[in-house]
Amino acid sequence: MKGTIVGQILKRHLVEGELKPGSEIGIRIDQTLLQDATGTMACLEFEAMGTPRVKTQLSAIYIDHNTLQLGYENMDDHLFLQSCAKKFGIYFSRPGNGICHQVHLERFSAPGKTLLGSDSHTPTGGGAGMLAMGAGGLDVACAMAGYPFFLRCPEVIGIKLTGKLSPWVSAKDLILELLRRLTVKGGVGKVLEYFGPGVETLSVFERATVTNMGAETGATSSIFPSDRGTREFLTRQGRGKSFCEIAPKKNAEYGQVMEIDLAKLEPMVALPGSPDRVVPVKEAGTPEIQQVNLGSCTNSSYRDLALAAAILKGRKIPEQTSLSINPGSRQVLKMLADSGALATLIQAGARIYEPCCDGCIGMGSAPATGINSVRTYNRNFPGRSGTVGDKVFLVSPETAAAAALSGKLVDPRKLGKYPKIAEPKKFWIDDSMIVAPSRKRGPMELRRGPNIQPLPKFEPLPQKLDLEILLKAGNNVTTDDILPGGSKILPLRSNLPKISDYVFSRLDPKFAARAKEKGSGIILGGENYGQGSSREHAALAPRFLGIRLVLAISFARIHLANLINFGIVPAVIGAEDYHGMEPGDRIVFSDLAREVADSETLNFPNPRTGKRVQAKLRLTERERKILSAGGLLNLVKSSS
Ligand code: MIC
Ligand code: SF4
Repeated sequence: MKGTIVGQILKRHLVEGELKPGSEIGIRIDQTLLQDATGTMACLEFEAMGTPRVKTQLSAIYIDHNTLQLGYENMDDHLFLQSCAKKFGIYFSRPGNGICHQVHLERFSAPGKTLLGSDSHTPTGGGAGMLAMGAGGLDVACAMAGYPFFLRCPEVIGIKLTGKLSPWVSAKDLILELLRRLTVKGGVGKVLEYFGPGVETLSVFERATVTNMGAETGATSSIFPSDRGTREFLTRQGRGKSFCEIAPKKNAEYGQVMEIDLAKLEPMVALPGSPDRVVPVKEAGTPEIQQVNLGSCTNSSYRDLALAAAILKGRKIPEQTSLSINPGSRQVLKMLADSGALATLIQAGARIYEPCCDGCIGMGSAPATGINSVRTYNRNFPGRSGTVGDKVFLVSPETAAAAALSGKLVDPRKLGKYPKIAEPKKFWIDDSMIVAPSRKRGPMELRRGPNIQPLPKFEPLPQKLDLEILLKAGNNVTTDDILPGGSKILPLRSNLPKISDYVFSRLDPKFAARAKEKGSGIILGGENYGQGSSREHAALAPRFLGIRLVLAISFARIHLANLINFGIVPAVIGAEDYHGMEPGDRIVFSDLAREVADSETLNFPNPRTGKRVQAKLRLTERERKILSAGGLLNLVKSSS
């Protein structure tokens, strides 16, 4: 990775380990980001560590996910987070100010810095040359307390961009094409670093669309160089001082190089079910579309929404189609209003939502039964929209606007002349909705409404455990499968006893009751277990229900770290062993604590055949200590 941008940033931030792909490194984190759905737990964890104020250069909390206030829970959480921000020295972005990734990019991004966020789309910051990564809340809380962030040193994949995007093709089509090539697990253990002459043809917001959705490949992060375009972007944000140039060195050593000619790209679509089911729009037929959602942290910059407005100008959306807009930030919304684009969207019949995550995580905008929904979002895992059996297509703003106009999924190139959208010369800047950290120190009460429940205490790993396999999950199981989002479940993120009732509720509604009855258990997983979001609740809540072990063919990066952080042992099995075990099988471990402390494998007989299974423990020394202690928080508390 010598000479790559990633290599340069990692070298400057390295605290422990060696920059060798695959080996564990500890790096200094400059900035952190929390959002409301993962932030409450992270703040409780930070509080438990006993550090009075954050030790980062900058930490921010955003209210953007849990914005529908159907009961007291979400606002309870907002107020708790606001009091945490005050007490711990954190910037607080108030509800209505926008989606964490968009606002962070606009107001705080800084090339060359490291950013750790309790949200899997934190790599959005890579659009401005940051090394930005998603992690579980506890890892972010540790970074806030000044501890290094530990990760496996990634391999750096160079993506050489040449050419220039054609009319009606945009950055979303580039990342969809990459997903087609890499699939949802092709990026695991890697950072995607963009370089080449095509880079300068993309604005920072376009680059951010690409780095944002790079998360869907499973990559640790994605990053662009910081160049003239980055300087211009920062200057227009009134933050020219944050600029520094970062480019790969001439002889940069990439683990692998992929080349993409932007001029050859065409409008693409991810078909329902998974972000990697990508085909060109022209090959997807022309299904009827009854819902179009424009927005989310992937595609809700000024350009994206003003472009949709320009396409819809003077026209009306058909009566059977609903169009909703969730702008990325208050900055975007105000600039849309100033330019007249907002009025155009309203005239066309769009429904305007506040700048927030909205339908992307099923916090509103759930589609009707059986209809097709076209969205500019980044994920279309089954049921994520809030509707069981949903059919969500992921596309660019161009294709979404074309669908809104025609009520069908059509190639936007059929629309004729491509409107030209110029970014405003100066972005509208008003940080009054970001409460700066208070200078006041000393005792301050945290505001704990009834939705804020205390953290549970977990015991160290016992020597002997008799465990039953409680569920067999397939390949590419997402954290949305393990613990769904949506307007009913998301408000319970700071209430572990309640949210635990929904573990695996989509795959097996009786799972939680069964786990409670048995008191402990094992999950059997296929490939890429736990892909998707960073929500640590997908490890914490199963642990709360007594899950002590996950046997899977392979794991997604963030979820793997979350399992370890909460004392669930992750062990890797072969496909044959996976197929050879079933729910209901019992496994007795007589030497578990010792094996986890110092063995390369967990050894046990297959309960059906008696054949010995050797489940690999691919763990570092640090991870073994965490597991033995019953979780990272126990370890941190015992060492401070
Ligand atoms: C998502 O897009 O799945 C989320 C909701 O933003 C999650 C975070 C969460 O579950 O709170 C993510 O991407 O990490
Ligand atoms: Fe919010 Fe969706 Fe982005 Fe997650 S992917 S941060 S839910 S807009």
